[in-house]
Amino acid sequence: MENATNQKMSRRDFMKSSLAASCAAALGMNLTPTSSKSLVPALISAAASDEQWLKAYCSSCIWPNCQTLVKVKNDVALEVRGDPEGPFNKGTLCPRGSAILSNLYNPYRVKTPLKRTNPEKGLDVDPGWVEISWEEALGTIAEKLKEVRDKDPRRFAVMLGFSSRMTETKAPVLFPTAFGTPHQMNNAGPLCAVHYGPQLHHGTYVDKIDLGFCEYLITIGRTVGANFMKSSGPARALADALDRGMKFVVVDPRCSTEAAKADEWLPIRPGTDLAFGLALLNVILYELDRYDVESVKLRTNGPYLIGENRDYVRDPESGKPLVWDSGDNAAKPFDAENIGDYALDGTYEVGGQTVRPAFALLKENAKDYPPEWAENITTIPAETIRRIATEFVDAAHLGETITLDGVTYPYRPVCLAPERGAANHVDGQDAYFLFDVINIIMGASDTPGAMCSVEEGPPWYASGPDGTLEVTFPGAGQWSHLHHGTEFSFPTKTLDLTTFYPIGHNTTPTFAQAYAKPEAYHMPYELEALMTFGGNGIINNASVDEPVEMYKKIPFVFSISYHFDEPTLFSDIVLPENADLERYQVYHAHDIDAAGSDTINMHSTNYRYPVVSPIYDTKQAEDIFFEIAKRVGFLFGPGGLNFLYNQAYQLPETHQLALDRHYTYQEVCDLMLRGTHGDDKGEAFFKENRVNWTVPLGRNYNYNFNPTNRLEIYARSQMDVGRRLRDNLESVGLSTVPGWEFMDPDEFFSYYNPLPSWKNYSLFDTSAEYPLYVINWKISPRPLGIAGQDDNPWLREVVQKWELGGLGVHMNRATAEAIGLENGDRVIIQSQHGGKVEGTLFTTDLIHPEVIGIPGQSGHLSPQLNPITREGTNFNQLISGHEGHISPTSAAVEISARVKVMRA
Ligand SMILES: Nc1nc2c(c(=O)[nH]1)N[C@H]1C(S)=C(S)[C@@H](COP(=O)(O)OP(=O)(O)OC[C@H]3O[C@@H](n4cnc5c(=O)[nH]c(N)nc54)[C@H](O)[C@@H]3O)O[C@H]1N2
Ligand SMILES: Nc1nc2c(c(=O)[nH]1)N[C@H]1C(S)=C(S)[C@@H](COP(=O)(O)OP(=O)(O)OC[C@H]3O[C@@H](n4cnc5c(=O)[nH]c(N)nc54)[C@H](O)[C@@H]3O)O[C@H]1N2
Ligand code: SF4
Ligand SMILES: [Mo]
Repeated sequence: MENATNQKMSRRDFMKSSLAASCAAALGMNLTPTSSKSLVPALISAAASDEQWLKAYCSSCIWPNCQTLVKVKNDVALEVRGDPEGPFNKGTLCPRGSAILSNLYNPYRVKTPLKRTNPEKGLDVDPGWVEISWEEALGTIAEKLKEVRDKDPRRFAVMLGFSSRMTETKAPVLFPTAFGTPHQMNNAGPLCAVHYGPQLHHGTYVDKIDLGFCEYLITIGRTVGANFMKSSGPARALADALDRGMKFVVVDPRCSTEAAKADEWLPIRPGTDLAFGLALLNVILYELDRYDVESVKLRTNGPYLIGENRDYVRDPESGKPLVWDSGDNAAKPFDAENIGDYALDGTYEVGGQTVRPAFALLKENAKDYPPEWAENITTIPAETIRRIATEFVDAAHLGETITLDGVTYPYRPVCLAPERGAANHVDGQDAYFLFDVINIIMGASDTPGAMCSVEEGPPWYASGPDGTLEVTFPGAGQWSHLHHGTEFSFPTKTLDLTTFYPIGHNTTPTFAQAYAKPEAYHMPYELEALMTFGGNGIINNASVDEPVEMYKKIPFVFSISYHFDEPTLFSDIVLPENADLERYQVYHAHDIDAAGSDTINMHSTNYRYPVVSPIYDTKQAEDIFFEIAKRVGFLFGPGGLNFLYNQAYQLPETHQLALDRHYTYQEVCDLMLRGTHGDDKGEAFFKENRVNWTVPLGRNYNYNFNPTNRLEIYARSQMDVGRRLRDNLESVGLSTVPGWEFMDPDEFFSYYNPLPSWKNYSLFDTSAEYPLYVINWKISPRPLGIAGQDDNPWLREVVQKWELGGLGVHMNRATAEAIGLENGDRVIIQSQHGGKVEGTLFTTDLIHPEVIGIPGQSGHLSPQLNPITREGTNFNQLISGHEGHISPTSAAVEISARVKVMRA
């Protein structure tokens, strides 16, 4: 512990060394900001005449902001560096960015179209690949898809993931829509339940910490960038904030890179984040009684009167929710002009029923959760919880304001920031909601230094008829169901079960398990064809056996693959795509989950083109889509793929795709660039130049743009979703969601309650058989599998040399001693759900004593893949996508499980 928290080195030095130089050393490079600034131009001028540094950008993150220069000689890419002109990375690059060369020259790439000759499928089955021509591959696929489309287009599904470059290209999503199937399934969701809170409270799919102004940051199961070396900006912004004196508290079962540099690490028992939040709220409301009263009155639904049925009490004439005017002692519509004061407390009689303001109920709900209660559950001492709550409130500068660009905001530079580690639990949606509520009642939401929306105003959201936030931006449609729920359909319109999990955003593991028993889940039909592209539905989710069975059961599977991975192994036809450095791509870069003042208002158009010619017989993925769409008959005309492109990119009329022409993706990129930046700024311009722009700082703070908008601190919309679901289920003769018959429906629907309560669900089963909790986290060389990071030998080296504990199984030293295990022992970890994996023990003081930590996503399962992917331990086999271990409301998978550990 001493080493990790040793602060002799300044924090900024540490960040520099850990984020750039140390890893660069592993790659034999020097990548620190200063050196790259001075070295790169020097290298460029010294370059031999046939050696060029070409402009590109790195695409190894889901938000690929970093601009790069690639050294190319004789059509061979030799080196990648951060472009000193890149406004986000400022010349830096993380190891993933440099290691992209191993993506291009990876010997395990798929080099030509392939056809399987062995009809048997399995992780350890040789598919018997034979090489075929593009003509044969595309012809076979087109014939099959035509047949399915004529019969019933819903029987075709597309399975995507982040490696389909979802943030850069809309093609993979438009393709199934143009085909006519609702089945665009995304593998990213169930282990990534990070969207409900941001959608409800910021109107966007994720949120963003304003590190430029923040003075007190508490992360709860969230990384800010340093954990995975984001050279795109957040890691630097965190270092700057720490230098400036921002207090930083990390609530995490393990001491991460960030926790090691924080003011305080609070090791929490996994899955108990909600209990921690409830206790913070208890201290704030009962012991301190300090919060932003004006914000609660004017900016939340806290004053809304709640009736005996737990819903808003409404004005009989206008239907508007009522508040209690304590000046006049009368109930009035929330937006009445003559309100003397909004009551936040008390009990009133309105329309013959007893009613209370929502805020009074929020407070009452927190009463049962004092810090002493939470200490037992979270293992964080009650006094620590008290102190943290007090420091947080002190840092909130209640009553103060700040003026930026002539606009005055509440100055509440504090932020409670949850993410996956807190959100991916059975009650994780409630936990996210509650941490947001604490920010909101401090007046710290969409204001300087607080948690903000990722989209700039005006006006991303507006007040709906009830006065509360409604998303108004048309492009937000994909996420808007998180607020009001997916429309109910029965028999289900889609096979992915979202009708039963109306605020879930993807249900892949649950779907795979249901697919084995279609009748039990009322599936009206089965799939006949599946395309998989850049998502790993086999090993990235909970359990492995069920997805494997599903892949086997679907009669025709094809994939767009860049290298051999598990979904490729289960394909009948494989279409090879270009590697990163061989691709065209356009991306609008801006900071997403955290930003400092130097980048929060920065925008850039990132453009790249093949810096080397494709080495193998591969194609750009988008060109594959256009070609299949043309052959099957959905490229042209209204509703076709070209048409949807025009709509999705909102291209000006002058730069739209003609509805009867087959474009190359290169041409489409050129159209997009010229349509956005003007005819003189097409592909040729962007090969030589960058375009960056800033917006006024204030546009980040949506507080300013919606002065009458109220946020839900009483989750009325979630309650309403649950009630409608229950009614709809009853109307078709079901008492609960299929698969949950073992649970009393009242208990099931209590997860939709408007105020969170603590529940002892399966993770807290106290049986002695599985005494430990297992957790997982993203590791720097592989936050996701984008760009084949699992396959990349350079990144393997980085993990071995620089990641604490490498790919070992982390266990607290004292715990190991108590059960007679030692550092380096081979161990078996067995989960309460039956999964069993093996690994090498790494003992450390930097993890909670009840916790086993398995980093990253390693231990791939097939002997058919690059052998380095098999190193390490596969975490995902230990968790479960089954009912009881997923969120009843969102189907998000519980990312911890109870386990036992034995010597192998
Ligand atoms: N153990 C563990 N599991 C996790 C997570 C974790 O942190 N740890 N994170 C979860 C989260 S937050 C998310 S969002 C999901 C993401 O899960 P997915 O969306 O499935 O994403 P990825 O891991 O990026 O990529 C999946 C597949 O894409 C392939 N691939 C990589 N590059 C390319 C390419 O250029 N082209 C093509 N065609 N394929 C490519 C890889 O081989 C890999 O099989 O995973 C979840 N699962
Ligand atoms: N540069 C870059 N940025 C990315 C990505 C990328 O690929 N590259 N991926 C993006 C994606 S898809 C996502 S979802 C986000 C994820 O970003 P995060 O949610 O920040 O990432 P994780 O590392 O998965 O989890 C965060 C922490 O939760 C801790 N944890 C595990 N279990 C618990 C628990 O029960 N309680 C608490 N309190 N903590 C726990 C882990 O130890 C870990 O440190 O990152 C996004 N940002
Ligand atoms: S932070 Fe992300 S975009 Fe930047 S170099 Fe690293 S992987 Fe690439
Ligand atoms: Mo994610």
